[in-house]
Amino acid sequence: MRKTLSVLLTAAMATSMLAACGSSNTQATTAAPAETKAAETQAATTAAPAETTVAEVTEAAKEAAASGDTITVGFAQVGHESDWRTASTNSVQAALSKENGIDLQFVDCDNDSAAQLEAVRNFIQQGVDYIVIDPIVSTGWDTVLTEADDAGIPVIVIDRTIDDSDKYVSWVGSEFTNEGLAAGAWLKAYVADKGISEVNALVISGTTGSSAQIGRSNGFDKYVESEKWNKIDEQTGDFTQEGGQKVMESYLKSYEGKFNVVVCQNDNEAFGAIDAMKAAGVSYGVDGDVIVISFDACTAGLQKVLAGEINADFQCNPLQGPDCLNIIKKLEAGETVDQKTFMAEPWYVAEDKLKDITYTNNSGKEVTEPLVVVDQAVVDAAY
Ligand code: GZL
Repeated sequence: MRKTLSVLLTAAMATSMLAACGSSNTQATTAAPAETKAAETQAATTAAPAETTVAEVTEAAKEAAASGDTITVGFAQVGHESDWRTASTNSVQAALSKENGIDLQFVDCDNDSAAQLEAVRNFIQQGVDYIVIDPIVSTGWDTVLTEADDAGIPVIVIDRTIDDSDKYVSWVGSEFTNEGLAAGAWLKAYVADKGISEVNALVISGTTGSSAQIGRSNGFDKYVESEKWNKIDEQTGDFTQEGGQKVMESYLKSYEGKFNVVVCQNDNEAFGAIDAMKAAGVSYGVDGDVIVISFDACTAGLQKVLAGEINADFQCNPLQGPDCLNIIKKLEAGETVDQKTFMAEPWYVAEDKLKDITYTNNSGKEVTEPLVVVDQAVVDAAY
C-alpha cells in the first residue's frame, strides 16, 4: 500500500489531465474468468492499467491510513489448468491475505506467457511492494526482471523456475528432475518385480518449456536410456485433462496394443488418458495391461491410486503460500532469505510390494526414498 498510494495519486492526476483533453479509455479489462474458486474470491486484474478515479485514491488513502503498513504484492499465477494450480492459488491467497497485512493483486495469466510478462510490467507500473511469479515457461524473463530490479521491487519466484535470469530474491519449489528420476527408478523396480521384460512407454508431457515438463522429461529419459526402454512417443497435454485425453486418443489410434506404460506429467492429464483408454476398452492400472504413472498426487489423483487406476503418483507440492509470506516478512524485517527452498514431496504407490526406491538424484547423490502405499487416510490428508 505504501507504494501503491503514491502511484494512485500520480495516476489520478494523470487521468484528470487526460480527461481534460479527451483521453482514450484506459479501462481495465479482466483476465479470462478464472475457474478456480479461490481466484473468484479475489478480483482478478490484468494487463491493462486500471483507470484511476479521485474517489479510488481517496479510498486508498483512507485505507492506507486505517491499515497502517499494508504491503502490496502482485502475484502473476500460471493459470487455472489443473487441480494442482487451484491448490497453489488457494495456498498463496490464504497466506498473502489482508489478515496478514497483505494487499494481494492477483492475476490469472491463463497459461499465456505474453499476458504474464504484461501482468508483471503492470505491477511494476503500479509500484507494488513485492512481485510473486509462478513462471509459465522458464525463459524470456531477464528484461522484465531487470525492470523490476530497476524499480526496486523484490521478486519472489514459486513453483516453476526461471532459468535465464537471477534477478529475484528467492525461489521456492520442486526439484522436477528428481521427480522424473524417481518415476524411472520406481518403474525399473516395478517391472522387475512383476517380471515384465519389455517397457514400451508413451509420455504425455506438461506445458512445453515449463521447468516442470523439462525436469520430469529429463529425469525419466535418463532411465529410458540406461534401461534401454522403448519410448514410443512424447506429446504435450499442457497439464490439462482435455489435453491428456486428446493425446491418448491419438496414441490409441497409432499405437494401440503396442504400449504397456503411459507417463502423464500431471494428474489431470492422467484423468484424461484414463478416460480415453476406458472408452477404447484398453485395460490400465494395477490389474490392467497399461501401467499408469502420474505426477502431482492431488486428492483426486490419489483417489485413483487407491482405486488401482494409477500405479504410482509422484507428488509435486503446491503449498508455497506460507513460504511466500515468510520470505516477505523476513525482507520487511531486513533479514536475509534463502535463495532456494525445495518442497518436501512423497512418492505414492497403489501396491504394497516395493518399500522404497534408490536412485542417483539430480545433485549426483545416491538416495533411498520410501514409497507410501495409498490408503483412505493418505487420500484424506492430501492437498
Ligand atoms: C509443477 C506445476 C505443474 C503441475 C501441474 O510444479 O507447475 O503445473 O505439475 C500444473 O499440475 O499445471
